[in-house]
Amino acid sequence: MKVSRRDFAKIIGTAALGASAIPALGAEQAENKQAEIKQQTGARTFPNGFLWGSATASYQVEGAFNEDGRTPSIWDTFSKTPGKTVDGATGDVSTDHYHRYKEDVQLMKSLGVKTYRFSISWSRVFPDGTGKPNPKGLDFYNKLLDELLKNDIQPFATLYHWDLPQVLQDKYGGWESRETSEAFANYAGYTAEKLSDRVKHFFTINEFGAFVELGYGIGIHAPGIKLPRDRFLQTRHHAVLGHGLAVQAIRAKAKAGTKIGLAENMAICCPVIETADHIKAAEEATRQINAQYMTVIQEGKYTDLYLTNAGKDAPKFTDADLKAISSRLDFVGINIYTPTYIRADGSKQGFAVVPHPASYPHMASPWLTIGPEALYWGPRNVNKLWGEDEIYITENGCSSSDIPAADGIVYDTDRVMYLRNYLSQLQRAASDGIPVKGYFLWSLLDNFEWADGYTNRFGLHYVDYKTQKRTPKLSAALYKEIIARNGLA
Ligand code: PNW
Repeated sequence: MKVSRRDFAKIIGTAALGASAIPALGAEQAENKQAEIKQQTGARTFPNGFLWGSATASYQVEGAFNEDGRTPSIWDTFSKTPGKTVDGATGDVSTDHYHRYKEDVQLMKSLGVKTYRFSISWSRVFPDGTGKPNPKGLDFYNKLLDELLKNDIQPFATLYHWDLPQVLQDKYGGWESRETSEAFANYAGYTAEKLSDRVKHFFTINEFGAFVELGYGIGIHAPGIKLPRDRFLQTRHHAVLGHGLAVQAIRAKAKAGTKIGLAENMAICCPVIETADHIKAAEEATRQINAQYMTVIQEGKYTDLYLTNAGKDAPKFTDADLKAISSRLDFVGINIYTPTYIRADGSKQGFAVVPHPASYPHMASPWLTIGPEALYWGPRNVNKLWGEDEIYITENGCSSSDIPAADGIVYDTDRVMYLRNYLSQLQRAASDGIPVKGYFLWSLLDNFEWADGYTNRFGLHYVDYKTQKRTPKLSAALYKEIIARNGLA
């Protein structure tokens, strides 16, 4: 809320007195007065209509790996390869969301979320990757959508959350080839055409920065390969190309007014301390460190620094590729977990990354270093650099050891601490006028955490994998409260 300088003086003047200094008012009136002050300063609330949500992804929750015509994805193959996931975990059953989606929609309803971000399994819809669609595959999503809408929950659909049909990996080397980019656009256009009567927001791809780097660069995610550098940089290019071609295909096939975006885990460059020179350096670092994905999508070219560093391994591309890659987006989603600290320095590029010291705190997953201000600087820099005016935090959340207490409840005070701190920085962004429109907490429930299998839990609901029982954790109660207030306490 905008407050004039005079209002501000008045508010500050009153607030400085504190409740006890308003003796003329009864306790209840004093409380009301304070609530009014908070409302006026917008101190802890989010804009009206802020979209609170939660998120999941197909391979992580669905199970039903061989039902209704679904064929294997690269994650089925990878997880069934000995030694690739902790305890040999697979997504064959996972949380069995495919059969329990109605119950899961009720979990959302009870939280009070307004929206749900889920992903669609490509190999349910096109068992051969391309060619003939499988109507039974879409049926599941049709039923899920109807159930969500019946419960007043807006669906946000991701078209690719890492589960590439295995057949495309076998035929083309997956994202190493342009054929996969084209097949993706075809699947995206078809699916959007079928679902855009109910889905108003589509994400093309989730986290280039994870599936390309981890899957084709270091090989710890599916398809588990380590490409030589030139082929790896070409794979990055085919992934952003797939995104761009999909934007065009969705725009051509979906109902008018359908919004298209992406969900990227770009490096969130935060000024190491908030001084003008470090802030400026963090802006430039945002462009350079994210050059291979977000920057080329936003700016329609690879930065000079990226191409220079790539040298003879630089990707091969055409102007038409760049044009497709930078197709206009209606919104941008950012997955934010951790900060990358940046300082200004005297180098030619003007910035340096400040590595975390060994003592830097993290959540249960060692990579999940804590930096609440990432939820401020992430959307702030995306808006400042590229003028994006509809920004969603498409993932944020954390892992915790999550052991049920004697009463059966998980008192995940670490997750509560994490969310409270991160969300207060998101509130800071909103009250600075940065156009953040919604927030999707990762995740609705514990699920298959990729190579970590079931050992790392990210859910607001505890899942007992033996019985499939879901139990809200303490953090679910916190989130429910935040949603109900549209703000923090
Ligand atoms: C995201 N990192 O993955 C994914 O989109 C989710 O599917 C996943 O479950 C969630 O975050 C929690 O891990 C990431 O190493 C995986 O920085 C790894 C990293 C970041 C995000």
